[in-house]
Amino acid sequence: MKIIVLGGDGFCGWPTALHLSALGHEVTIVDNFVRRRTDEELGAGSLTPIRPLGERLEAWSATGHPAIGFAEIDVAEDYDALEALFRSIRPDTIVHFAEQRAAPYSMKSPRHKRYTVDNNVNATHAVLCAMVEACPGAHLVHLGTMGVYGYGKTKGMPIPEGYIDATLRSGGATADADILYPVDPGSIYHMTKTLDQLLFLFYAKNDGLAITDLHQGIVWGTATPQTLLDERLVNRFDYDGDYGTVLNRFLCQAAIGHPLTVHGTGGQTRAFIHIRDTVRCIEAAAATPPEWGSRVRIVNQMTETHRVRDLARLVSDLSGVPVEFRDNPRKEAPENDLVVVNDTLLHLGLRPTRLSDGLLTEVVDVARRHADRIDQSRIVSTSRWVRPPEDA
Ligand code: NAD
Ligand code: USQ
Repeated sequence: MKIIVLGGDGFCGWPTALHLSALGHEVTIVDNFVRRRTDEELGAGSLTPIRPLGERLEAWSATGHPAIGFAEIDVAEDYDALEALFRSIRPDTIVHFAEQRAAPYSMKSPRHKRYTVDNNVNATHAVLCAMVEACPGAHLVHLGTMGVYGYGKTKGMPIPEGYIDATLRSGGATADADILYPVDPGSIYHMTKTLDQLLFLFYAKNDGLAITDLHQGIVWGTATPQTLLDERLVNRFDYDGDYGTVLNRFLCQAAIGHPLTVHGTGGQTRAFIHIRDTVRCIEAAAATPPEWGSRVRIVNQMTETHRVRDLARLVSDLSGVPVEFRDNPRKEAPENDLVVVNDTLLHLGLRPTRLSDGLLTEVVDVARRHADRIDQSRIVSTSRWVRPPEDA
């Protein structure tokens, strides 16, 4: 297949591009390197020394795999270049990672909120618009988030894959409907993913585009078999208070003896997936496009759920580093249950990589190797969901 990976220089996009290329697909990466510029803005780069993309691509060719193509395009801003690329490549599949993906970054200031909405909504809309014009038969595989469902009280009811049977009541009449699961985003970032869902619904209905929306949980781990082939292929690893995600942050904190930063009671339950399973899920989704003209296929891309304080306890027991319960900078339920249906990926053959001591230790080892690159002042999350009254 000819596959374009939008956002292919990022944490999920880079190992996915390598995985798809290793399977024999003809891969082209599109990126505008905004994430590398954000590293400079935040003064906290990847824990691992990621190489410039040109060097990464040379190293990949040197392993004997087919060359991966590259186009530097801002997907949100440079529509003409995007459409021209789609026309010239005529992709079978477009994998879309090219969005601002950190919830704390999206809540930092009015500028960050507006950037996140502008970038994410425009990028997704530009992709859909360009597909209609240039490659209407292609399959879009989008990386969405479990956070579109929210973390309210579901009383143990499993979260279905995107849609729910509902009975609508109005004016004394009732109607049965199969509707998108009601959204309940917990940050500006998560809200952009709920807006993406509406764009997909419209373009699937109106233009018949084939779309898979993968509602992914929190990704942990950093390496895949391909990124381990050469040190120049190393994947990025975010540890800072904006982009670092919870389990990778705890493992990095364990590596340097920093108390594990649990927000609030740590009663938040979230869905998780290892980066090795992320790339396999995308392989499986790309291999099984939905029927042209069918509704958007929504897949819950997660393998297990955990409570934040349980993860902290696990990492603490492994490392001897203490757990620290901090004031929660976010506005989120202090405790929630989470039961998730993930049947589609299991039916497609995914054998989940479960949390294990060995895999946890592997991440701690990576963090120890690069500990001199950690700026301890960037660890604590300072982005607040609600400004304290004295700042208003
Ligand atoms: P990342 O920030 O590491 O990578 C995103 C890449 O997209 C970066 O290389 C960035 O430069 C690029 N990009 C952003 N805006 C762009 C634009 N307008 N034009 C061109 N390139 C652009 O993020 P990630 O962790 O790899 O996440 C990728 C996707 O997966 C995101 O959409 C995210 O919402 C989703 N996701 C990530 C996680 C996770 O835990 N990392 C979990 C669930 C879903
Ligand atoms: N948390 C801590 N301590 C920390 C960091 C986080 O207790 O040091 C808590 C947070 O308060 C939150 C939970 O851990 O309750 C998860 O936070 P996170 O930063 O790991 O995850 P989140 O902000 O939800 O975002 C990440 C990715 C995002 C993706 C999402 C999947 O950055 O791109 O969409 O995970 S999901 O959470 O399933 O929606």
